[in-house]
Amino acid sequence: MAKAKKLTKGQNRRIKANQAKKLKSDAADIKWQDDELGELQTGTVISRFGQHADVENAQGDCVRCNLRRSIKSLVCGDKVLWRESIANEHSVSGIIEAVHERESVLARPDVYDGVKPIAANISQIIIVSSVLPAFNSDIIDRYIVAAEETGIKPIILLNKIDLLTPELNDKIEAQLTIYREIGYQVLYVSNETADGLAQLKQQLDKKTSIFVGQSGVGKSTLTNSLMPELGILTKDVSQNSGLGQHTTTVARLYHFETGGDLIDSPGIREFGLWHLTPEQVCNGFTDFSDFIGTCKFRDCKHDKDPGCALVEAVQNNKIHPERLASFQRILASLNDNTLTSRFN
Ligand SMILES: Nc1nc2c(ncn2[C@@H]2O[C@H](COP(=O)(O)OP(=O)(O)OP(=O)(O)O)[C@@H](O)[C@H]2O)c(=O)[nH]1
Ligand SMILES: [Mg+2]
Ligand SMILES: [Zn+2]
Repeated sequence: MAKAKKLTKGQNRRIKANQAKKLKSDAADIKWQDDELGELQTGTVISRFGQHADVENAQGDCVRCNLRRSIKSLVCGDKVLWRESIANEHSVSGIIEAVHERESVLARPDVYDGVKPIAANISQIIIVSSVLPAFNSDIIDRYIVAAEETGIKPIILLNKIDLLTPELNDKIEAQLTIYREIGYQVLYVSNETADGLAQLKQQLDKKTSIFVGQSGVGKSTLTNSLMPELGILTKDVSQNSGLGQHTTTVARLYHFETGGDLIDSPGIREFGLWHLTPEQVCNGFTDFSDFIGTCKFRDCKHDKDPGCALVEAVQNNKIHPERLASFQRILASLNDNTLTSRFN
């Protein structure tokens, strides 16, 4: 695996200052006495809110916990060791002592926290897109790169197919065909008509999956459709011009009665990949793999360089031109300082 890209001095300074601030607010938290706490037990983090987390115990009950200061990173899906409060006189009911090693973690860069984990121990990432908000393959490509980087299987889902017009259908289908040809699975769903829900349910069965994607594409509505007993509040796009109301703010894990877990996550506006090297981004384009390393020049930028194997593969219909264009857009954004300059 390629080495992670180094953060700039300014970025490091900003991240350190932010972490120090967090530790300070930690110190102001409850001082637990040892005899106030029960035995160590294992649990799963259902949701994380700042310095608190909801942990599920072996009986399936949720307990609001503090975090020990030594815990540097904790997200939805983490397996933890925690102790329940016996005293019961605090606003929270336990403390998380340690986090088990993660089998997988989906992360993205964050202006304030550096690289920020989103969820842990997931086995597949469902990249949710929709007809409205408009289908956006750039965001899908970025999620695919992040998924390939962590080795978690990505699946693409087009939601709100009830809103497809013949023109939109042709346009979106042309893009989805590219993904299918690369080998990615594509699912079509509508919460309105329930089309595709059964296939989706089957795909999620007995696995730990996460719904990711833009805000408003219908991640929470899908979660509700799959688990009607939940009654999660969803965002009303039409009444609220696409902003705010009932938008999901923290990732949360839900269980299927038949086995398997599903994490509903907050929508994003853009997915930065500036924590990755160009080489790592390239590895995330799995359709390029046969050609990587065969360009004439070792430092080929796969753009206008003579003897570029990727450009040649596009000319020979081995790589779709849209994919090379998308790759170039991501590469350009890695050097775009709009995000990084906010650190300095
Ligand atoms: N027509 C149609 N509307 C849908 C469908 N699925 C969801 N919606 C609507 O889309 C809007 C947004 O849905 P949410 O489920 O809140 O979207 P989200 O992806 O969870 O959004 P964030 O929590 O902000 O990330 C709601 O008004 C839903 O009713 C669908 O299949 N068809
Ligand atoms: Mg939501
Ligand atoms: Zn090249």
